[in-house]
Amino acid sequence: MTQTLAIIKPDAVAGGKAGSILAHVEAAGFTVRALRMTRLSVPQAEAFYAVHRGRPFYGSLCRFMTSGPCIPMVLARADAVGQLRRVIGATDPAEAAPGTVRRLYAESKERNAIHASDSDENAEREIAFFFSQAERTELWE
Ligand code: FUP
Repeated sequence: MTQTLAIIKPDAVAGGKAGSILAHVEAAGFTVRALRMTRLSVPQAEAFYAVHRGRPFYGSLCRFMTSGPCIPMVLARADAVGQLRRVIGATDPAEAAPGTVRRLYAESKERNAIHASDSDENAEREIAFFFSQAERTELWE
């Protein structure tokens, strides 16, 4: 078992897609290890996406991510990072494979329904960003 960090983004929460997306990832073999609903502050969104600072879409992305509640969660399964990236599909839903979460539920390249960590190192950092050590360790066996 390995872990990754997913966020059901504000577009999907506002659009009533959160339950369908959670069911989709569970059906793909993931176990939910931690989950909450929160609304990111601007500094939180800017810190989470700091790797994209300076890109033309950075400001708009941070505004979108603070526009309403989102649902960060820790998901576990074998090869969690790679498998969740496969399940969510390409960044732009127009390029995402049929049956992927973004193809099914995303509105656009920015409003793309779900985030997933892109490496084990980033998963560790992103899990720690949202969930305290106590919240995490109480779930570990
Ligand atoms: P992904 O790993 O698929 O989430 O995509 P990236 O890390 O490349 O981008 C992070 C987020 O920035 C995407 F989810 C959406 C947003 N983005 C844009 O809005 N426009 C772009 O051209 C690229 C990314």
